[in-house]
Amino acid sequence: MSTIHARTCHICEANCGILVEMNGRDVVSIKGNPDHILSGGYICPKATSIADMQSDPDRLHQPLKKVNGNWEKIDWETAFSEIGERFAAVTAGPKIPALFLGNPNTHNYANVTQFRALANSMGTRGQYSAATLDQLPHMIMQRWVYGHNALYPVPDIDRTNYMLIVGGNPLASNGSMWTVPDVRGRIKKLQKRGGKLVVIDPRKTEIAIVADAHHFVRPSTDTALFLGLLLALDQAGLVHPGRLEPMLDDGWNDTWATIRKFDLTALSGYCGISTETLREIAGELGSGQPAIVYGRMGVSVQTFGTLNHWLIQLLNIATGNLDREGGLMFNLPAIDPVVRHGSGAYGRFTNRVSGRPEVLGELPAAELTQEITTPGDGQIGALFVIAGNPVVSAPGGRQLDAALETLDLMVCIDTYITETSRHADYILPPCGPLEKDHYPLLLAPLAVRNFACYSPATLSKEPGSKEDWEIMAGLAKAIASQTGKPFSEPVEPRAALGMMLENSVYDLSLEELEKHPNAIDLGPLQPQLPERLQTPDKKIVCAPEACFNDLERFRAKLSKPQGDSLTLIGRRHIRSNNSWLHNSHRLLKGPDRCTLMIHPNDADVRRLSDGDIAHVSNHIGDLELTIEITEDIMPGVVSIPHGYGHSRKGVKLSVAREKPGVSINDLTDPTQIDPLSGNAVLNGTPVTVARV
Ligand SMILES: Nc1nc2c(c(=O)[nH]1)N[C@H]1C(S)=C(S)[C@@H](COP(=O)(O)OP(=O)(O)OC[C@H]3O[C@@H](n4cnc5c(=O)[nH]c(N)nc54)[C@H](O)[C@@H]3O)O[C@H]1N2
Ligand SMILES: Nc1nc2c(c(=O)[nH]1)N[C@H]1C(S)=C(S)[C@@H](COP(=O)(O)OP(=O)(O)OC[C@H]3O[C@@H](n4cnc5c(=O)[nH]c(N)nc54)[C@H](O)[C@@H]3O)O[C@H]1N2
Ligand code: SF4
Ligand SMILES: [Mo]
Repeated sequence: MSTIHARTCHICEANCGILVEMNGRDVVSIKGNPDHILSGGYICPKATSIADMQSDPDRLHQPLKKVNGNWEKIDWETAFSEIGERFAAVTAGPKIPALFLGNPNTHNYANVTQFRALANSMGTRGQYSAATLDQLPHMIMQRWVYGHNALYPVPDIDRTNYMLIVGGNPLASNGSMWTVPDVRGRIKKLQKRGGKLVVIDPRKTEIAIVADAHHFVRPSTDTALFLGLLLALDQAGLVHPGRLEPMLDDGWNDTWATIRKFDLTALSGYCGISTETLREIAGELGSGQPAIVYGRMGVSVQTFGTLNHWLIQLLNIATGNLDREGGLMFNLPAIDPVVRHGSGAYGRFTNRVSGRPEVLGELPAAELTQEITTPGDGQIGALFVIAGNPVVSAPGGRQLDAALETLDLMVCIDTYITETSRHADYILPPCGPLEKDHYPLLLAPLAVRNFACYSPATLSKEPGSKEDWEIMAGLAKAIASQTGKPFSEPVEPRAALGMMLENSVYDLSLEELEKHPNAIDLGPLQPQLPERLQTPDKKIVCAPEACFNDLERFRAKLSKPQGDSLTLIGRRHIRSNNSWLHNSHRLLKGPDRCTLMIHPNDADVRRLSDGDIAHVSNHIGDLELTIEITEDIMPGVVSIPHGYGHSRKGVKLSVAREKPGVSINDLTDPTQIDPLSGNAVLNGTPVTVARV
């Protein structure tokens, strides 16, 4: 007899409702939940891979310890106490411990409730995480402009008439910094009601194909695009903040005075988008209709990532589209980080080798390698990686690969022996995905509609297995008992969630939520400014000092000629998720997806044909992969997806090894960083391509 369980897919930000049909502990099917408030039945191909993850023979079920290069199974108590003792020994001298937190933590509310306790017992100051490979430019900009790092402006796609997407591909990613299932369906509705979608991207992506217009942009030059749009708006007399006007501080005028010193033709020449197109888009944005400018990974992981996100806010403000229905709006989640947490710290301490400031508690992941390898007081000697795979996700992967081997102690909480966890002394595996409950703690604040949804665990845990949070708590306790650091027994995540819900502005309880497996609708996004601003005077800070000054760094760059080598960018595919879904049979089906996309003109001059093996190299490293010639990539640009490179020795991902691919991050440069946020630069990498 099979039973059907409604729960949330935990893989990406979209938080789709799924119906999991179970027969005992076996998954019979996974389908979209047509009654789910947010997703209305939509799912993508990744949802069904939950079944593969749950039953994967490669998934670890017991702690592993490396002894003379071989993995041995040990029990939890022995693992915890040995780690506690070794931790105390390593950190008794000048060496320090560090934490790296990977992306899946964002999707696991229980983990979020336990980090602090673990970090306190370890005595770490700051952390390395996927945030500095991703969205930190958004968050520090939000801190500076709106007064709180968690005040996320969300595109209100369902009520807009015009959307400009720059450097995002939600038809592959399913939305990012934006919880929005079924973007394709929402775009169809936008177009049906006469609205328009414009995409700016160096590749004609899946979203660009369905858009009403697509324009190529030279990688890493979007700052010129945004300045050009602002200038074109101004020159056409279309700057009308409307009801936002009284909320703008004095920086507004200073900013425009500086923007007017740029030259539209020079900006256009730099980014490769004609002045006519810039004027046309500015005219559409400034027409008075509800419109959105949204930028994502493509504009975040640049050396001007934070500057870009500030300019994006200015565009939305200048056209009166911030905090407006059909524009960029602020959410009011059931559990509100804006009320619960401080607005976000900056520069309380610095990274030892580079001296870069901490940003919102984060230290640049790109600098982890040098913090491990550079001798001296404060060198990292013990590293704990929780649900992360920085060997393939952080720039300079080969260098990190080598550095991890030199650690005195490395502990990974991971489901697999990965490119990263193979270097560990201990791997502590959590239980399967269906054995965990779910609440969108960090993602509901990014949702296109206010909602709340709790999913209990579908399956009981297998005897002797633990959830991630229990492993973290076990480590915290074992370490504290050795080092004498403070430790108090953890509040169970479910209980913590119940308390957070009781303090919600909505009348909600966990019991009530459990009665609504299709989610509770808390209504559409509402205008909330100026009340929701967290700045002391309830004004929008229009020219945050760091962003404003960064315009001069950009101006200097603008006047230098651009090189003529090929530039490398990344890409995502709907059947993949960073590095960790390649062991799913269901998803791996089909052609090899880790190819080098190159334009026919660039292939011709190098005498490359489709299917040839290319040698791609630069000052950081080199790799070889299959060529895919396509008109869909801008001339002068090549693309490799990230998250591959599974043929490294010792990796135990038997399905993934059938099509291992190579890691783009063997070519990305860890010294290239956005100085404002500490975020890595992952696109726009100069490379040379030749036939093997
Ligand atoms: N060149 C380039 N590099 C990139 C990007 C890019 O676009 N281009 N994107 C960047 C971005 S946006 C991100 S977020 C990062 C991601 O970087 P990471 O977070 O470092 O990498 P993931 O591939 O998401 O790895 C997640 C790890 O967690 C494990 N895992 C999965 N589920 C669980 C779980 O429930 N519990 C535990 N304990 N472990 C689990 C997986 O086995 C895997 O080892 O990559 C970044 N790197
Ligand atoms: N299927 C799938 N879904 C995912 C993930 C996944 O790996 N696979 N990862 C998840 C994660 S962790 C994240 S953070 C999100 C990311 O979500 P998105 O940001 O939507 O994802 P990307 O597909 O990386 O889109 C970035 C786009 O920027 C373009 N680009 C590259 N360089 C530049 C540039 O210089 N300028 C401009 N304008 N564009 C540029 C790329 O061509 C690409 O189309 O996706 C999430 N969802
Ligand atoms: S879009 Fe796909 S991976 Fe993301 S939550 Fe929905 S079903 Fe899961
Ligand atoms: Mo990400």
